[in-house]
Amino acid sequence: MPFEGASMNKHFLDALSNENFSSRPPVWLMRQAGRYMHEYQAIRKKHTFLDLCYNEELICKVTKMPIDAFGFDAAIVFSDILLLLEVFGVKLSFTEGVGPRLYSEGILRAIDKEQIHKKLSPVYNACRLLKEDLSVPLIGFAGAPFTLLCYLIDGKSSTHFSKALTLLEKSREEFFRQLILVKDAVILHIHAQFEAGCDAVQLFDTWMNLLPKAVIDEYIDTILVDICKNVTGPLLFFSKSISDISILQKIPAQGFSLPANYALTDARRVLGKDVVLQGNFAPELLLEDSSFVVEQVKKIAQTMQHDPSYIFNLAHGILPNTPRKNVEMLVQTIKNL
Ligand code: 1CP
Repeated sequence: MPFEGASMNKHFLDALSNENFSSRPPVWLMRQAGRYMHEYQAIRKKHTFLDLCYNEELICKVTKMPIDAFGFDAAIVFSDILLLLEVFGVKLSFTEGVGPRLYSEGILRAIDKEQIHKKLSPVYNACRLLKEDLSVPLIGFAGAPFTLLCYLIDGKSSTHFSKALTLLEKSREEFFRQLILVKDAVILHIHAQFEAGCDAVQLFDTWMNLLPKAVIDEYIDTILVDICKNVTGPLLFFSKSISDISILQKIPAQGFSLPANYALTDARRVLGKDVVLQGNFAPELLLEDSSFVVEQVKKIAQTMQHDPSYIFNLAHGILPNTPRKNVEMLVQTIKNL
């Protein structure tokens, strides 16, 4: 049994079960292990990003880096949402300054548990190893089907994913056929991470907001609700931008990681006291002076301070040029509340 004898930091788990009655929220940051850390840069000089993602020892090392350096209250397994697409036979590459490129041949076919484990066992093995020596909870993650399909069809990063949306225009049936295949794989991937010991899983639907209004209800009902109902542990849902908070009311996740355009206090009022809320400090603010950062962190944290189900986080991933000092100050400010 992990953590025997060692004291386990339970802040994050307490907030997940609506029971954080301490003076401060738990804190972790999206992309907390990444290019803003010199330790990470040093490892990336020797290994490609994908080499890191398929090497269980390196996954463990990188996942632990920000915990050791800053004292976050939760770790997130080092991986990427796009890895799962390789199980479908997609060839994935990442190039410095270019981002991901995906090459797929043929039509998308159903995949099974065995195929997922064969490809992604380094991720699951790393989760098991991490659970043996982390003193904070471990978060797993997956991309949501729409966001994954955007990258799969367009083949690269974009802000509009026109090819994916053109497929939807041409054939709603084919679009949903593909979404369902990806959804089944996402559920298997989430199961495997809970089985490997993850305490929670975050579902990243970064681009959900690009879906036309006429499609969003069907997407939520047939895809997101099915994922939420089929997972065996706490699920936190993230999207980069949400135009209408009532959309979130239709998703039965345990919690929501909110973007910067929505006030946490308003979200609490609309979504009720039982959901976990996470967010929503704009990562751009971490590029400013440390004293300004401290002031802004306090502002958000204090409005949610006595909320037992609130987790401090960013509105989206930390930027690579973020000064390390500001991350230290952010964590210390929260811990001193
Ligand atoms: O070293 C490098 O050059 C790699 C940079 C990097 C990192 C550190 C990428 C490439 N992915 C990651 C890790 C990653 N990605 C994590 C690790 C855990 C953590 O510390 O948080 C997570 C959770 C992700 C999730 C992810 N990857 C998302 C969803 C969240 C979001 O940012 O909106 C998406 C869309 C991706 C795709 C991806 N991975 C990497 C790039 C450059 C991209 C494309 C991003 C884009 O299209 O804008």
